[in-house]
Amino acid sequence: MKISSLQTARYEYAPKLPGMLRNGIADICVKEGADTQSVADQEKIKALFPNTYGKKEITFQKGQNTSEAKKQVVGVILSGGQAPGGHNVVCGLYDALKATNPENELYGFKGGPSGLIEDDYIVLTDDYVDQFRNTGGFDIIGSGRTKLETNEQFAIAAEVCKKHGITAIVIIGGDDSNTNAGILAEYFAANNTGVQVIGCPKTIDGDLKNEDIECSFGFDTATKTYSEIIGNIARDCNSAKKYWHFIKVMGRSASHVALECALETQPNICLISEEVAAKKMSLSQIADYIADSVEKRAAKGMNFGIAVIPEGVVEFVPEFSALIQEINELLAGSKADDFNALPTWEEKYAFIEKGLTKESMEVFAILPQAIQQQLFLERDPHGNVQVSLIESEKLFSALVADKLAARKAAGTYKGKFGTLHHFLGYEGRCAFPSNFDSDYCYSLGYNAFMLIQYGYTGYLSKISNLSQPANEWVAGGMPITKMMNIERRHGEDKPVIKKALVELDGKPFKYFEAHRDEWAENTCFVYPGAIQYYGPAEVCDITTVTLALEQGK
Ligand code: FBP
Repeated sequence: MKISSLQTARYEYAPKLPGMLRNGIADICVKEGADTQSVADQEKIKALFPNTYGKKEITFQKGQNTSEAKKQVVGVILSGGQAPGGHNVVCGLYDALKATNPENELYGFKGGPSGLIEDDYIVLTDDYVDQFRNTGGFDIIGSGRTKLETNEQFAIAAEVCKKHGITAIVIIGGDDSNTNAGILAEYFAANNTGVQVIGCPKTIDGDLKNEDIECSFGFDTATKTYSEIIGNIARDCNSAKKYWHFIKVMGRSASHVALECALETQPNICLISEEVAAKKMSLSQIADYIADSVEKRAAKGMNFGIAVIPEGVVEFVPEFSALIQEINELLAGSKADDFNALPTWEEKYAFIEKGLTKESMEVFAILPQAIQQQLFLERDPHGNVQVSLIESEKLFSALVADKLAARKAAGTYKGKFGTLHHFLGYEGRCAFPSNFDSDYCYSLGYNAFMLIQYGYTGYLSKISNLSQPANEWVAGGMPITKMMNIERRHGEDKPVIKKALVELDGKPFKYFEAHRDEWAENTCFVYPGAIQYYGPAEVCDITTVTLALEQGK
């Protein structure tokens, strides 16, 4: 018996391309725009990228295809964390490449950038690619976090490309991976390898965004998946009326994911890390802010609620990051062994008390013991505290419980505070891409091949006008150097694509700010439900609220 499922049905979905790419390969031509310059530090970036700096912005349009007819052998790499739609970038690239010339070949380098260095690849075929169309995940070729950044690696990459006759590499990744794509393009151009490099903007975090990239792919599906779950929890919460749910959502340092989920579900509380940093909020102030909502709702008989916590928030609390730095120092080198040798937590606590400044010890002392211990258990390979592993949803609920106990003792709070905790991250990274991400990603891949075909290198595949129907999307390319500035990284000045944090004067945050007081006190939950793949466009093709607000919709 053949089992039908969404999985098999999705193989048949035909992603929508921008109108200008719909006419068939023979009918796509290039329109060159103005020369570009980097967003900042122009002279420095120009000096670092003499071969790829200052190139023109381009768009595609309907017209006679004038690109050179030559056999293309393209390599594709998926870099970093999974994001829904990655498979469709590969499929779009594959389809455009084969439609241009059936002799063209697509090499998928396996396991991320290391696949290129280790010459570990698979040559993609129709049968193979068809199993991955419109599905989530990166398992088509795998992904990895190796960074391609040294000249030694670039030289090996050039050798691998030469060996297979590779004419272009497409790197699908976040800000770091696309920065490195730009550097690799420059290296290949400077060394006359003839290999082009094109980047594609990926990350669920939504922090690869600027005046040229309206959003990174995966953000739409991941936030819709988390919002569905948050909405479902909110409905349970509003039915049972007995728990406060503390829900941490992924997104690394930026709070775009948390903010979008808040805009979609209207929880009682959503912390925004960028605001915490701007206001220099302490843990105690954040706990009071949440406790105020709990108390006001309790006064109305509502001993339940939803609090959304962005993954990176604790890093933005000045006193907490100072504490982390001191702990890193305290355990540097062999001191970690001395600490680990202490048999009891009491002895360890005394060691900590002796080593921390008074200010940091005050912060440490108010943390729940489980979090205190986590700070000393979870270390990265350099011995540093792994801030992303701290269970901040539990941290904040414990701090709020302390505040409420004090308020109860003072007679101002008379409610009940039962808590449950959730962490939403991996649930959304490999979800079936929404129609938006299916279409956007397929277009990014298809467009990447057109950039290759027209001989561009050091460009990012750019699809814009995304809040409009796909037919009105604009396809083109932007030099990666245009997005770069110089930042201090590991003690050195480096050219990088700037990471986009939530802008506190941006429309999404302003909308949230205007409504959050009401959401904090009343029950205004919205239940977005599951992503819809089939049906009317008004439920199947909706963009994120963030994108709609940013584009004035
Ligand atoms: P990218 O920046 O590589 O797209 O990764 C996004 C992300 O999902 C973050 O939100 C999260 O902090 C991180 O990856 C988790 O990484 P890992 O997959 O290594 O656990």
